Amino acid sequence: MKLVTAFSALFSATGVVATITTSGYNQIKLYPRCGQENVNPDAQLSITFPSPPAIGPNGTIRVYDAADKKLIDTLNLSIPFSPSPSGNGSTKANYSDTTTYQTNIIGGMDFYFYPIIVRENTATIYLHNNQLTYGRTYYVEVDPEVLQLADGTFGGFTSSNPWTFTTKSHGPSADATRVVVAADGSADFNTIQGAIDWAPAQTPKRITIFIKNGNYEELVYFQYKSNLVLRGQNRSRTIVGYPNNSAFNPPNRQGPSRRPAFSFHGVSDVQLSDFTISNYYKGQAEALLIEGVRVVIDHMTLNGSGDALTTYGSIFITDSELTGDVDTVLGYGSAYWLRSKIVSLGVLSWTRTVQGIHGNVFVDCTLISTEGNATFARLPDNSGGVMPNWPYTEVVLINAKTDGISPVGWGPVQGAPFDTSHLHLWEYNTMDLNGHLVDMSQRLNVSRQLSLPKDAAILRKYQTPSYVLGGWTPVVIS
Ligand SMILES: *[C@@H]1O[C@H](CO)[C@@H](O)[C@H](O)[C@H]1NC(C)=O
Ligand SMILES: *[C@@H]1O[C@H](CO)[C@@H](O)[C@H](O)[C@H]1NC(C)=O
Ligand SMILES: *[C@@H]1O[C@H](CO)[C@@H](O)[C@H](O)[C@H]1NC(C)=O
Ligand SMILES: *[C@@H]1O[C@H](CO)[C@@H](O)[C@H](O)[C@H]1NC(C)=O
Ligand SMILES: *[C@@H]1O[C@H](CO)[C@@H](O)[C@H](O)[C@H]1NC(C)=O
Ligand SMILES: *[C@@H]1O[C@H](CO)[C@@H](O)[C@H](O)[C@H]1NC(C)=O
Ligand SMILES: *[C@@H]1O[C@H](CO)[C@@H](O)[C@H](O)[C@H]1NC(C)=O
Ligand SMILES: *[C@@H]1O[C@H](CO)[C@@H](O)[C@H](O)[C@H]1NC(C)=O
Ligand SMILES: CC(=O)N[C@H]1CO[C@H](CO)[C@@H](O)[C@@H]1O
Repeated sequence: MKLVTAFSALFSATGVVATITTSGYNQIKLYPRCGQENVNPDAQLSITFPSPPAIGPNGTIRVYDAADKKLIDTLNLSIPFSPSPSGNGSTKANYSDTTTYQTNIIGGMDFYFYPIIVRENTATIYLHNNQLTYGRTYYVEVDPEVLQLADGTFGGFTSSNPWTFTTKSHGPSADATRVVVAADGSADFNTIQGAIDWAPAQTPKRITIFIKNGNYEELVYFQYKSNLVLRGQNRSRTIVGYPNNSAFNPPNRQGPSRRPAFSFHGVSDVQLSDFTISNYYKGQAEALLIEGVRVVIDHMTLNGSGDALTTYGSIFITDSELTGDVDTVLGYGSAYWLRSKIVSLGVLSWTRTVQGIHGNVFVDCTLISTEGNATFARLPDNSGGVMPNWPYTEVVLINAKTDGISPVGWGPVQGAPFDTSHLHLWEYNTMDLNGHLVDMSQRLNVSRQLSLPKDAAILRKYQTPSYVLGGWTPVVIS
């Protein structure tokens, strides 16, 4: 009996198929199951093998509409994933590079992406976003070269034994105000991006996207949306992440930075609550990049590398925790931080406040450097003094608990000499983790220690979110 014949004959309703390998029969498990109905069109496909598969180097995955045999999507493994497929190459733009890389349009922007990610024994296949629709039956063909097993042969899925499934007849109703995402396919969407893409751009009604516990390995991006709440079921068990950085997605294309795991641009009134976002790569690798007005980050866990959180706009961050390596907050925006914790290997922030707005204000927060000698914020020489520094930088700490901070507290402030009189590197009542005041005697000369009663008016203002956030009084939606 030919291998492929045996293969197709062994499909079962449970989705477990047996495949013949050189070492005998092995079980593989498919999602969606072969013949499964009511599949969400945003589903990622997956194949679980008895042992970890290797990807490529070539072959294609093809998805056809069963009704008219039209080719709907192709993933071609011969196309390189990125100029730096492991995220360890150059982080600079290379405008002369005209190579075609694996590209997915996510939330309207072109990202390099992994068409397949293998975690343990499971290969997850990321079709190009928004190619499948409701109410269709699809069949998937997978060339045998696409996934290779150490201990045998994967026959693939061919036209004579395709992998088929049928999508739901329709999505959530257009006037729904709450939709649910579940990684296991049991709710309205399988992916966070699928739910966000569904949400109308400018909606007068608030839309809540509820994310059930699960692991969501996807690159999330959206722009020009408003009135959106993304809420996880349980902060530590709803995990969204992706391996991405400025080498994997370098700045060689127009438009915003593509290196974060999760980012949004031009948004308003967006709230993220109760989930974890991780960037699994080192380097310049944000967990989250925020560019928007009236953005609330509430009970979130953010875990990135360099520039783990980049901000633009007006942001209220409460009861959250951010972990990163260096310049953990790259802060262009006005951010009011309440009862939050930053754990950073090196310097906690590179704050780049422009004239006329406020910067990073931390009230009742905990700021830790694990290297043991970092500063709260630095303004290093950016490009040999050629680029202007950030003379209006504002970082204000009120009642901060700290650990691992160098006695100088701030800096270095470098670059071409500039007027430092507008810098607000201010702190009041900075303590160690036990609540004892820290020694301020060696603080950087351009920083300032606030004290009472002299600075009572300043302290009052900086404890008022609307003062820091351009008149916006943030409300956390529960
Ligand atoms: C696929 O890659 C293998 C291993 O490099 C090679 O032997 C084979 O010729 C390639 N096939 C095609 C169609 O490029
Ligand atoms: C896959 O990509 C390679 C490299 O760009 C190209 O030579 C080949 O024709 C493509 N295959 C298909 C089926 O599109
Ligand atoms: C990046 O990692 C890959 C795979 O480990 C390796 O082959 C390559 O040489 C590395 N590149 C750089 C620039 O370190
Ligand atoms: C830029 O890309 C071109 C074309 O792929 C390549 O030949 C060149 O080495 C790259 N330059 C750098 C600095 O990486
Ligand atoms: C969230 O999950 C953790 C880990 O399983 C558990 O300890 C915690 O009680 C859960 N929190 C809530 C609010 O259910
Ligand atoms: C952050 O991610 C790194 C690497 O993925 C991991 O080792 C670390 O435990 C994570 N930290 C937190 C606080 O989640
Ligand atoms: C901070 O500590 C690290 C690790 O011990 C060390 O490499 C670095 O030179 C120190 N930096 C300063 C400014 O002392
Ligand atoms: C701070 O100290 C540096 C030298 O350490 C000096 O160049 C600078 O003028 C001082 N700035 C102020 C505002 O005193
Ligand atoms: C720049 C950098 O740190 N790249 C790392 C990205 O992640 C891969 C896989 O984890 C590492 O191999 C790279 O060194």
